[in-house]
Amino acid sequence: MQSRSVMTRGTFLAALLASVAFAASAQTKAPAEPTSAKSNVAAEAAFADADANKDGKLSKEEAARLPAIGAKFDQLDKNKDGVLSVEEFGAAYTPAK
Ligand SMILES: [Ca+2]
Ligand SMILES: [Ca+2]
Repeated sequence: MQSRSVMTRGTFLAALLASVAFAASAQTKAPAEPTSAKSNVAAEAAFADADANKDGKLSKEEAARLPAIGAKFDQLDKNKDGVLSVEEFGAAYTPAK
């Protein structure tokens, strides 16, 4: 039966596409997806570059070297210890495109 086999194949393809689309959307929400890993590396590199005295923290003076970060320093310093950790920095840092 020609028409029936075409219909079955169409249904199968639709289901396959739906599951592919679902997998793709699930992947973009996963924390370990490649894009975010890449931007973390960029943020860490920028952090290390700005961390003039290499103590693993960004003081207000060091952060001022990056205007986008320095302008929001107090807001970014979530734990109010007066310095930015790499995590606090990474939350605000967006790599230049
Ligand atoms: Ca420092
Ligand atoms: Ca802090």
